[in-house]
Amino acid sequence: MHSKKIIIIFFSLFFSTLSHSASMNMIGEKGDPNRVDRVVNIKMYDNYYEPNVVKIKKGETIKFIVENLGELVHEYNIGTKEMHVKHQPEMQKLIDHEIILGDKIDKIKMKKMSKMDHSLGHSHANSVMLEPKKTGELIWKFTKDINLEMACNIPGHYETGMVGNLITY
Ligand SMILES: [Cu+2]
Repeated sequence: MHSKKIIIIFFSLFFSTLSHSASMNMIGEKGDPNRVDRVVNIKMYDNYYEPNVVKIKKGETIKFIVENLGELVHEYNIGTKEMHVKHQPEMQKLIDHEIILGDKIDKIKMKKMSKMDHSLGHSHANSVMLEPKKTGELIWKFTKDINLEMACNIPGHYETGMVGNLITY
């Protein structure tokens, strides 16, 4: 059957991309605040983004002003689908250690515990995590023509629709 072949191709592609370590320069780089080409406003709700599609020209530096209008903690994270999949266990750890508590981020605990486990510090140039009613920003330079995703990797959020597309052309 034809479909069986397609499934095998799909899985081999899936695992070959997973095996490559998702390096940051694959998705671009941290943007220079003095060289912003455009500002894009993103609103976060429970559990979706508005807008959830942004078209970006290759080479553009975008300043995302991200506002959390939901009632839960959310993140705005730029990456490939594979990077988001890898990031999800890290977010689960923040829940397990009660650093993310529904609508709060325990920043004191986060700082303390990140000394023992670096990943608990959640400091990533490609992500901003916000409590409700907070606004943050993320400046990113899109150097590759690659389709990326904006996603929230707090357990359950991605699966229920907190994902959008960043189309670089
Ligand atoms: Cu979220």
